[in-house]
Amino acid sequence: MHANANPFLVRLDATAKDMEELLDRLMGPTPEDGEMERPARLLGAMRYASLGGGKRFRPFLVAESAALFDVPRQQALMAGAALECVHCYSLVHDDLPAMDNDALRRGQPTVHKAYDEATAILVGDGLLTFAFDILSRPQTHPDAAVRIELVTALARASGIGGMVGGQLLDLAAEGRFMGGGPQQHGEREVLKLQAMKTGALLLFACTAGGILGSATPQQREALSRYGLAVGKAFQIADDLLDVEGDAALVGKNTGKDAAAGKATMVSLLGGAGAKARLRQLVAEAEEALAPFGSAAAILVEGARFVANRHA
Ligand code: GRG
Repeated sequence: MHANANPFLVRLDATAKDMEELLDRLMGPTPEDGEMERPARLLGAMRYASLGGGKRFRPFLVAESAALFDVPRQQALMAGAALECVHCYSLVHDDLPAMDNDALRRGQPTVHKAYDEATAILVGDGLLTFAFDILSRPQTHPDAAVRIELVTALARASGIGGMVGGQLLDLAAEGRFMGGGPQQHGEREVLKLQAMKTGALLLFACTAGGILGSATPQQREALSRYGLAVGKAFQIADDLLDVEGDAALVGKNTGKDAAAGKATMVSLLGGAGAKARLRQLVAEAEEALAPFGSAAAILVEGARFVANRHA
């Protein structure tokens, strides 16, 4: 990433560097209390899946939403690291032959290609479990009640009623479970599926700062509205990249939605319609943050970044 002089990119880059260092430290070879050993192959593959790539946009959202409440940065980074572990696990499992069957991720061979399928499944299991290990540590927050709130929120965003549920709905939409072709989804179904599959983790990223900072109900509501808009924008931008993106730049194969005959916001609204929706979502995100004034300017930039991203 070229941070150059753009203040938003400078901050995104700073979080990416901090995240790299923290994940590197957390995933060291020395077992923690209660662990017997960290097998080198598993640890190596978990590091391959989570270090040295990715925009780290979710940890950035955690760090910047937490900064609104003067939460110590190290606490926000711990919560961001937990979230990044869940995100990386989801990418590893999504790339498996039984799911999307992808050979390329972040411009590198996917984990099951670089290692093997069994290792890739265990990498996902290991990263998901590790996320909750990280959240449960006092370095994430000294108050156990806050840590439990984070654990509950991340579990719900990730699991049956969040990302995993959304992935199931996505596979069903492709017609995987009943033979025949793809389901003819309309906007309502596509929005729900995407809110679960992609939006839930981004929403968690935005609300985690409020949990860490013991925000008021109104402040939490504002962050949720922002997070919902960012989640929707992120997925529409992803769908646009699949249609218009350059695979080399995106770091993964493109054109897959159309090949699968899958309904997306781009297939439903058309390219121009999807771009108009993106502009509307950026305006919604900005409006949601109005109560925080100029302190939230970087998060407004974050919404613009999501809508305009090319990778
Ligand atoms: C396998 C349980 C399970 C879930 C998979 C997230 C997901 C659900 C699948 C990934 C498929 C996909 C491309 C979804 C679109 C949005 C998305 C998560 C894109 C990748 O996120 P970025 O752009 O990636 O933040 P980096 O590499 O920057 O971290």
